[in-house]
Amino acid sequence: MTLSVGVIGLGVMGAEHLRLLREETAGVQVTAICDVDPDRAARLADDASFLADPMALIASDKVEAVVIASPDATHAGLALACLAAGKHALCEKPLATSAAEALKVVDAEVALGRRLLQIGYMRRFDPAYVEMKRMAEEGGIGSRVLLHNIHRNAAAPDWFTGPMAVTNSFVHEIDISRWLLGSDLVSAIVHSAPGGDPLLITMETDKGEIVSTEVFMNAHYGYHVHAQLVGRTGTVQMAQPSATLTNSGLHHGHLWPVNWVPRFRDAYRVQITAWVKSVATGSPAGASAWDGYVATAVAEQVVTALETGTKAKLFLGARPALYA
Ligand code: ISE
Repeated sequence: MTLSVGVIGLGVMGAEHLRLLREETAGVQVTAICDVDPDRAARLADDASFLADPMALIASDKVEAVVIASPDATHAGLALACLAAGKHALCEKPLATSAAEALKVVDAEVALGRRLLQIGYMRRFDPAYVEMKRMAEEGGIGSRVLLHNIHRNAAAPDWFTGPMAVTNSFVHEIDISRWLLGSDLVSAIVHSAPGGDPLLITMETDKGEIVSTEVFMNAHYGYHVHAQLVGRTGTVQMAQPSATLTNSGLHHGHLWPVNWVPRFRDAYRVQITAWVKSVATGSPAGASAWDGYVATAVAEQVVTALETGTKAKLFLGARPALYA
C-alpha cells in the first residue's frame, strides 16, 4: 500500500523532508505540496499538485497524511486542522509558539481519543543518542547524575527573532534530555553572556539529575551538537561528528557540518520512515503532542527565567492518559 503525503512548507526542512520522502522512504508518494513561494514550489513539484492554501492541502482527498514544515508560528493551527480532518501529521518542532497554543493541540487530540501527531524531535532517532540511551539503560555507567549538552550553530538563521535560541533551538535539549534520562524537568536557571549569546541553562530533573546546556547561536566555526551523560561509574558521550578524517589546506581532522541537515541526516531519514510505518500500523512513534507541549511549555518558562534572572520552578500539569 502506498501512503499519499502532502508537504506544507518547502524551506530548509520542508525541502529535506520532500527529498527523503521521494528518495529514501518506501511506500510513500508525495501527491501535494504547499509553499508561500510559488516559484520554489514549481521547482520542487515534480508530479505533485501545488496548492497555495495549506488548509486545502489538508482537506484534499489526494492527501492521506501531512508533513508540516512551515514557519513555527503556523504549526499549531495546521496540526489542529489535521486532527479535525482525521489525518496523521509529522509536525516539525516546535509544536507551537506558546504553551497555551500547544495545550489546545493536546486537548484536541485527547478529545479525538487517538494519536495522529508525531512531532519532529528527530534527535530521538539519531544513532549516537540512541546508543547513549541504550548504554545508560543497560547500566553501563551506573546511576545517572549529569547530562552536559552543547548546541552550537555557525550563525543564527536569518529568520530568528526574539527568544528563538530558547523556543526554536533549546527545545531540542528539553526534549532529548527528558527522553535520554526518562525523567521530568523540574527547575531551570539561565546565565547569559553579554549580548545574549551564548546562554548556559541548568535544569534539574525529578530524579535529582542535573542537565547543563550551552546554546550558542553564532559560534562561527560550524554546527556542533554534543552530549555527555555522566553516571556514578562511567560516562558515555558522542564521538566525532563526521565519519571521515580530512587532510586539506594544511589541516588534518574532522570537518564541521554547516547546519543541522547534514549532522542529523540519518536521524531525519529514520524518523520519517518510522512515521510512515506508524501511520500504516497505527502504533505511534517518536515524540507525541504531549512531548511537543512539554518542550514548548518548558521553553516558555525558561524565557521568563532568562528575562527575570530567576530560577523557574517548572509547571506542566498532568499528562493525559492518551500519552501514558
Ligand atoms: C533549527 O530550527 C533546528 O531545529 C536545528 O535542529 C537546531 O539545531 C537549530 O538550532 C534550530 O535553529
